Amino acid sequence: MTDPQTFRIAAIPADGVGIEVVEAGRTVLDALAAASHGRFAFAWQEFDWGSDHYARHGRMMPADGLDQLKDFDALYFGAVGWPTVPDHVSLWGLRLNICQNFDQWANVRPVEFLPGIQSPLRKADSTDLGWVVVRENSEGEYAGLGGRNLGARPGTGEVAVQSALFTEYGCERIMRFAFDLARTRTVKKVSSVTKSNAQQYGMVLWDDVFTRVAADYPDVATESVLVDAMAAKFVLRPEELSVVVASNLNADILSDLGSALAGSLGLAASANLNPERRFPSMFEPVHGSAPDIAGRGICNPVGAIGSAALMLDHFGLHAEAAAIRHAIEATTGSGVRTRDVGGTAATREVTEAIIGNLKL
Ligand code: GGG
Repeated sequence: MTDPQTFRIAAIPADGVGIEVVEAGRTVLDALAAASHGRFAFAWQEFDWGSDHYARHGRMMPADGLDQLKDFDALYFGAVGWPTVPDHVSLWGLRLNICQNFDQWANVRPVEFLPGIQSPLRKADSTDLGWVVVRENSEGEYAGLGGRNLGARPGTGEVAVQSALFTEYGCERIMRFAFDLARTRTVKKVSSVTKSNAQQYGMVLWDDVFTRVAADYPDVATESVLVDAMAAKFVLRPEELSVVVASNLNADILSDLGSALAGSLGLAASANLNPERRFPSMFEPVHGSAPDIAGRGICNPVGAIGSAALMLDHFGLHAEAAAIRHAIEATTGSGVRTRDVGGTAATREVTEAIIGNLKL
């Protein structure tokens, strides 16, 4: 037998339910590796970074943290955010620090409607729904440009400037990514989202680049939709969606709406990709740390386990990724569900059912 192909993965559970769902995802991946008859293996290294680390060291991750991560094949992330640390400190100190410095510029967030999960959309009962939100993950409203000043000026209070950055380079690469993805789907369509009627500089540049890039993909249908109209479309005409490409903030909001429409934020998977593979990509559930239910063993592991499937796709293990997806569907379809989606099962029970449903 040849040596197994070993994927080195950095696990960063971070905060709250992130700890529980990363453990669940690791268990599923290890079960797959054990069943691979020595074809592949995962070598894990866990990093205890996050809000507890902040309490002990005054930072979310060590100063050389990126250096410690840079040679891994992938990063498997949980969730960031805890009441003891200001949200902007925890987010920029960990998740955004990694995404931006590893140029993980494409955040892929599929919206999947699973069997046995009730959607608040009546249409979901009779219509096949499913789309992918492609989030520009490196600039836009998350560019981190701006500042606060003039706090000492008498009478008027402080001022703050928060600038969004749109570059032709950044817009073009995420749009080409979205079009290439659309070409792999049954419905070849890209919907571009902006607020370019009100934001007449950056978002009009986005629109212009979209028109130019679209010309290179004549086989892919397009539409440009304002973000408010797209929010309504998610609810009223979701069957018209296939790939939705949007700026950092707009896509974050829309993908949360999409997950909620699919039944729960706990279901949604995501991949933060550096498509050039100069840096490791990072896979994480869309949901945050959920302090209200953290540590109780009741959170939904499906988003994290689905993110593990996206990681396997990234490694080229497509059959194994599909096996995880089918196992998730078999599990929700058979009624083994956590309470956020109307069930009574614990995190561990759902995880074990998914492992039991793996067919290789
Ligand atoms: N697993 C995703 C996560 O931890 N999200 C925390 C959060 O607050 N994210 C906001 C954002 O990245 O825009």
